[in-house]
Amino acid sequence: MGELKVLGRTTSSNVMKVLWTAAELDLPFVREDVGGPYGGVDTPAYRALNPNGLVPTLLDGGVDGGVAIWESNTICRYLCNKAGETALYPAAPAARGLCERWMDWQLSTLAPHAGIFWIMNVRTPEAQRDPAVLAAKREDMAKALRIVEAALGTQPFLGGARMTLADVALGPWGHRWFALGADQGQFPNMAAWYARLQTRPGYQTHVVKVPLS
Ligand SMILES: N[C@@H](CCC(=O)N[C@@H](CS)C(=O)NCC(=O)O)C(=O)O
Repeated sequence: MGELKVLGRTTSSNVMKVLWTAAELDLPFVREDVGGPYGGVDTPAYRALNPNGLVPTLLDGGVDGGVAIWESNTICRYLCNKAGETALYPAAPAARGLCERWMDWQLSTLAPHAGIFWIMNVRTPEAQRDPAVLAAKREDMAKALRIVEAALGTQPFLGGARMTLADVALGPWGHRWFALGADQGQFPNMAAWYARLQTRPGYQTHVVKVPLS
């Protein structure tokens, strides 16, 4: 196996998913800070690897003769495919579908709300935060996360009985939701799931212990 290199700052929720997946799979990797305050996403060299100018990008086998993969959830699947059989990405069609629907849901339904929620609460200087807008964006987020809350009422993890990439895709947002003051009493199933995820060393290292920024 060639060297795996993750390009992306550790504070990105999408980079977190990739680093946590690699940790779950015991796949060694190196990482370079790119994006956010580190910049580097607009250079011709980076755009040649990832035309979106976003992080993460995964390089497998080095830039020369290797492959560059972007889209965080695709990178997570790629890592599982490289690792071989793993419960994180079940092979059986039904189990895989139950896992992957959440991965697509996270990108298509949650991410637009989550991005705005994050910018308003963390990136916007406090003096410029409008309480009415903050409340509206929090409610958009809550409305989406009530779907997660309901699903977790009947099973410990989003894909079923075991942790899968579905939980990896949503896990960074579970942490951020509670870290930004959501009432665990109003999301009890999510709170129990969040506690379950916190038993995973990779979640602790790559999600919980990373500063909110
Ligand atoms: N759908 C993409 C979204 C990637 C994305 O939006 N990345 C953000 C960080 S979470 C980014 O690159 N922002 C610009 C930057 O960090 O410079 C994925 O899942 O990889």
